[in-house]
Amino acid sequence: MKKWLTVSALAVVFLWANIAAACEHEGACSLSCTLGPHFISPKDGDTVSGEILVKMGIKGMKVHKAGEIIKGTGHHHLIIDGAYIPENTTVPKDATHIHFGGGQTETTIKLKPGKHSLTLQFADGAHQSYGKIMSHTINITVK
Ligand SMILES: [Cu+2]
Repeated sequence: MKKWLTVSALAVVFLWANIAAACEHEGACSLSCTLGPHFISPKDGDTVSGEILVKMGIKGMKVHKAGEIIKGTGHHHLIIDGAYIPENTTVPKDATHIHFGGGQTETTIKLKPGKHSLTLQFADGAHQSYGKIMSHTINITVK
């Protein structure tokens, strides 16, 4: 029993160390390290102007270009002023649903002045959404 406890304690420490190391790599979520996509920039609540540089990060999955379905991988989608895409639903492709099927992790966009929401949606190689858990929404103000 005691040995089993030691082994599981070690396993927990090892797992925690791995997660912590993965977080430090990205540098974007030091305290609230959660799985899924996140904005490296802009940040929630930011006021921006002109061309907006959007940098996208992902935890717990790897970025891979569209076309092949590989477990644990996918690509980013940026949804402007719209909601996340339910799991196993194809992410639409239009002016407000931008695909990064080449595996890109940053882009620039221009938005009309006012309040906007930006949602990141991670989806598989066939553009099938991984659902709400693999989405993240922020609100920004454009001057
Ligand atoms: Cu896509």
